[in-house]
Parts: sequence; structure tokens; C-alpha cells
Amino acid sequence: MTPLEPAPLDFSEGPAQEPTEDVALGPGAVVLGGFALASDRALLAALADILRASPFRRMVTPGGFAMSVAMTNCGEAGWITDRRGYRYSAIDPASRRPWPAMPPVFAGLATRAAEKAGFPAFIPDACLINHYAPGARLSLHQDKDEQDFGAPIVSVSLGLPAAFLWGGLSRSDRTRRVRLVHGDVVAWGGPARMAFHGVDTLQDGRHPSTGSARYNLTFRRAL
Ligand code: MD3
Ligand code: FE
Repeated sequence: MTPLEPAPLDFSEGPAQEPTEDVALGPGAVVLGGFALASDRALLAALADILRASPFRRMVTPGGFAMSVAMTNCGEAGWITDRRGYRYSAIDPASRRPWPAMPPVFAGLATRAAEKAGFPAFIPDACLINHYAPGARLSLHQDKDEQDFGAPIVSVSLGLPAAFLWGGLSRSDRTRRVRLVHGDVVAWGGPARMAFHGVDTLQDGRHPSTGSARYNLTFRRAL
């Protein structure tokens, strides 16, 4: 091919998106850019199966407000909130059945990401699945409903991009905005485990794999 000739278009294989760089957010927190890209189809197919048994629902906070983010879970334990408080439950209160099992493609990705981030032998027992429609947000909080803060947390972003807010160990510490795109994986542990964090209001958009939605899979050791 002569140098000035355009490359032929070929949609038959290869990534639709180039992975971004890995970035350390600080001690114990790293963004693995595009780490989930190679598994995105398998992750979304497994998610569709989970949703048949335990659909997304907007849970109510102890204060009585419906969250803007819709949630479901898979694994041995699922994070829930209602008027009685925040906690983990082995039973989906909507189906009154156990949460769907954690698909091997979910657990395998979480273990490999944690390993790459320097947290070996991470076996998650809980996966909270968040659904953001445009306008949804998650206000600044700490994840502190788990038994053992020694285990890391792994989060997988799918679909529309979001601005992740990354703070410090006090609520009043200043926050950094970190853009997370489809396929990005973040692992947090050690000194970063109790950091305040949130997700800014999701902007309108369309993603080829998810339409007008962002999904986040959060893998934790809850029990
Ligand atoms: C930083 N979800 O569900 S996990 C949540 O994009 C939640 O939906 C985010 O925060 C989302 O609780 C992604 C990001 C996360 C999780 C745990 C952390 C960030 C963290 C623990 C310490 C520091
Ligand atoms: Fe959180």
C-alpha cells in the first residue's frame, strides 16, 4: 500500500475503542484503562441474564428518598437500602429469592484486575450493579457496609462515560474529577479503601453497546 492511500475499512475484528492509559489516582487506587474491553460483550450478555431474575430497581434510602441510580446485585450477598438502613442481604427483597450467582466472567475479571493493581487473591462475594440513566448521580459517600475493609474493591464501567469524583478520607477534602469510559476498571484498596467518592450527574448520550445508559459493576468482599 502506498503511504498516502487510506487504510481499508474493516469492521470484522479488532477493538472498536483503544484502551486508555493506566493511571494511579493515589496510594492504593489505580485506573486500569480499557481493562474490560476484551470482555465487554460477555459481561453485557451475563448482565442481561442477571436482569431476567433480578431486574434493576430504584431503592429507597433510610431518609425516604428513591435513589436516582437503579440497582441490582449478583453473588452471595447483595447491597440493599430501604427505610431500615443500608446493608447486605443474601435475598433479593423484590424476587424474595437469592441473588443470581456471580457469573465466572464477572468474578474472573475482578480477580485479574485486582491482581494487576497489586491486590492478589481477591475473590469477590458481592457484585452491586448500578444503572445510570441521564440525570442520575451518586452523591459523595464511603463504602463501609462490608465486614472486612482489608479487601479491595474493583469497579467496571460500561456504556456512557461518567465523571467520577474522588475525594479523601474526610468528607470535606477536595475532590478530583476522573473521567471513566466504557471498559475502564478501577481498583481501590489499602490506604484508599475508605476514601469518599461519588459519580457526577450522567450527561445525555448514546453508546453503541448500551444505548443511553451507563452500567457500573462493583465487586466487593462483603461477608
Ligand atoms: C473509592 N459506585 O456503588 S465504585 C457504589 O460508578 C459506587 O457506580 C461507583 O461508588 C459507580 O458504591 C463506582 C467506585 C468506588 C468504590 C469503592 C471505593 C470507589 C471507591 C472505595 C474507596 C474509594
Ligand atoms: Fe461507593
